Amino acid sequence: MKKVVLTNIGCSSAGAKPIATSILSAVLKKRGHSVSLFDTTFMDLGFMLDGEISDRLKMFKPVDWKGRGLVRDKNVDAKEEFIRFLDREKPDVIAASAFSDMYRHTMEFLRIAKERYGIPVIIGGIHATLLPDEVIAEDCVDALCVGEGEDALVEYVDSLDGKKATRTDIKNLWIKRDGSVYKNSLRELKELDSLPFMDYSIYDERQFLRPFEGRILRSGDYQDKRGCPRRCTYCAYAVINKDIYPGGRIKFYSAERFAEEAKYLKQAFDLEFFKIFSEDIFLRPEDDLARMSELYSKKVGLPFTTSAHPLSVTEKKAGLLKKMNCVSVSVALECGNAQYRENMLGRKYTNGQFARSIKILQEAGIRAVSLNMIGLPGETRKMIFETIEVNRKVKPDFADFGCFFPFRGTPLGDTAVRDGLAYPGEIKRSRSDHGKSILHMPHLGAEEINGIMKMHHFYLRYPKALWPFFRLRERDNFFKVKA
Ligand code: B12
Ligand code: SF4
Repeated sequence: MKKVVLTNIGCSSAGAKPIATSILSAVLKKRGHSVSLFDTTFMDLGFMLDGEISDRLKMFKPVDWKGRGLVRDKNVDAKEEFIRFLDREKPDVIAASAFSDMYRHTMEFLRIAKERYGIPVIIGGIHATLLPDEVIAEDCVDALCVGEGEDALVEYVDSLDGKKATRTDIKNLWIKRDGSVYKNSLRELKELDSLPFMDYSIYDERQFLRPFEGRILRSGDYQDKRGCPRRCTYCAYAVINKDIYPGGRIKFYSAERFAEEAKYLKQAFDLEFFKIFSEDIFLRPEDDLARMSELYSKKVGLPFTTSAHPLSVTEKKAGLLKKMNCVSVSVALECGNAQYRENMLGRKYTNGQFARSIKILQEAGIRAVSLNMIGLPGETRKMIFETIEVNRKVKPDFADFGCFFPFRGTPLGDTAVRDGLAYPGEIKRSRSDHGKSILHMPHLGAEEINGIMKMHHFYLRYPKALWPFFRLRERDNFFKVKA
């Protein structure tokens, strides 16, 4: 038995139990290893939590974050806490998981672990998958995972002998030994039904609390499948489906398994809500969705939110989702200019098709949310207002707006850098933030994008006669978004 420390360092989402971490914990425990989690979500790493940003932008109904402890504790020194944690846990290995936003913070902690204790460090997640050359070059990293990690991590942990891995041939891993890096090939995609149920027992109680429509609910983070067949240029799947899993990374949980695990999680963790992180819940064929709907409504029945692609929404499928007690579906418009959307974002559908998807959901009695990005590379002020215009016309129940962030390794992120609109050093230092653009576009400055972002609710809701007044307010600081 080895002692494994998993990490969730630098995450800005309170009330979120990362799915990868929950699954990796379960597979390690099934193999007989012991697991604990170091999570900085409620410590202060110098950036705002998503809830703080959305409150400042007045995006959602206000919730009592503070009353439920869902705030950063400024009295805790995160690094000292980490050292105390390692002294207490004495792990054999640290297995870190990071999105790009979390990566810089995660590295600061991993360096401490390596320098002070010489603990073996393995890292996985989307950043290591997209930029492995950069990650493996870090002195504190002994191994990294490209793509799926369940079997690879178990084999790595099994192979540890003291502070060294005895194997260099583990599929999906890049492993450093004596100055060389062993870059192993990928294994087949995992059959998801073969995985153990997710392990939520490693999380702080606060990670169960998620806001929805002004209430805070005890919520589970769940999935119906893994992957997406599309390749939108700003998304990790543009790379995953081309360079990493060229056949496309997509696997479904069976309807039976989906309902069984949800039932278990509901009972074991006393849940009252699920957030189903599905890239597109309607990718499942209709007869299979019907089976999933029937089993979930019988065995689980908890309300949930999820997402869908505009082209997948049909009356029949929306009806099946409603039967399951789905309360909200997010559908991405992203940009109201259809030509830009197709040519630059790789998303081909008309504004009419988007409108239809929202209408179908609303007619099925499901809250429909539209997702939008502004400040896209080459986008003009006029185009941003096309996005606002489409939302005004289509009238989703809520329009979620955020500033585009140029993630390195994605086609659109790399285009922004190539065209001189984003600086690599600045991207590395920054975090994606709904309210702040980091692009440097000569025709549309970040200040102007941030100003529109600040006022977008007013543009969405109020008569156009008031727009000149809103434009003046774009520039003042009456609720300025601070770093
Ligand atoms: C769920 C999800 C979230 C959830 C996560 C919480 C939760 N409860 O799970 C929430 C809502 C919090 C979230 C937030 C954000 N997300 Co998000 N999210 C996702 C999504 C849809 C699924 C991730 C997931 O769970 N996948 C399933 C798991 C099982 O797969 P996995 O994470 O890849 O993990 C596997 C391997 O990577 C590996 N692995 C992972 N960790 C480790 C560790 C070790 C040691 C090993 C060996 C292996 C390993 O093994 C795992 C199992 O096979 C992805 C899409 C995607 N492509 O993954 C986007 C995605 C990760 N998110 C993205 C973004 C941009 C964000 C936000 C920045 C959005 C925003 N602007 O607010 C925030 C960032 C929050 C933060 N970290 O501070 C981007 C990240 C891009 C990047 N380069 O980082 C993605 C890739 C989508 C995209 N547009 O491209 N997100
Ligand atoms: S549909 Fe969503 S998950 Fe799929 S490639 Fe596009 S942005 Fe990524």
